[in-house]
Amino acid sequence: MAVLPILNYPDPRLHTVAKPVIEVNDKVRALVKDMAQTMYEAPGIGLAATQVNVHQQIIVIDLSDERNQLQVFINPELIWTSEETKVWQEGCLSVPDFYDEVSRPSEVKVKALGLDGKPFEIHADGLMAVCIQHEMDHLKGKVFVEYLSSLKRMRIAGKLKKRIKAGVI
Ligand code: GNR
Ligand code: NI
Repeated sequence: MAVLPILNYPDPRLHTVAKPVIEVNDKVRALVKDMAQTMYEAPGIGLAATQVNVHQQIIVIDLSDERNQLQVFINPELIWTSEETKVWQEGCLSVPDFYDEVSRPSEVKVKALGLDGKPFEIHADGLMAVCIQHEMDHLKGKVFVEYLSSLKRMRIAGKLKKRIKAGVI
């Protein structure tokens, strides 16, 4: 097991579009373990493979306080989204210390493969719906700051670049 380095915005590799997993094999399962460890160590409630520079459609999420309810989504697809939207304050491990409001469908239905390679569907609302959509955006090469105004986005990119230069990240 290993804690993997997380790419920081505005790293251009965060805009890579992830490819579907062809086979859920031991290599994929080993990567999921490392992604889970990376998410727990950060700590975060979710992580997309894109953030650890692996461009395959793999997401891990754990919303539990005890950090013992890992959920894995391989090749996730949104099969339904509600008309109703909700605004949440979002953050991202790839955009450390910046939080802002994003509006998204408040409920979604997702189809994905589990670690056993078998398809499953879930209906999500609340923070789970937010997190799944945030992580699926990563797999499409999209970071939440792209929903913000260009002024806010540029300010965030500028501050993060300065911090990287100063060796703070
Ligand atoms: O840890 C995380 N918290 C969070 C809070 C509100 C909305 C989305 C998230 S996801 C984030 C972890 C992360 O960056 N996943 O890509
Ligand atoms: Ni994120």
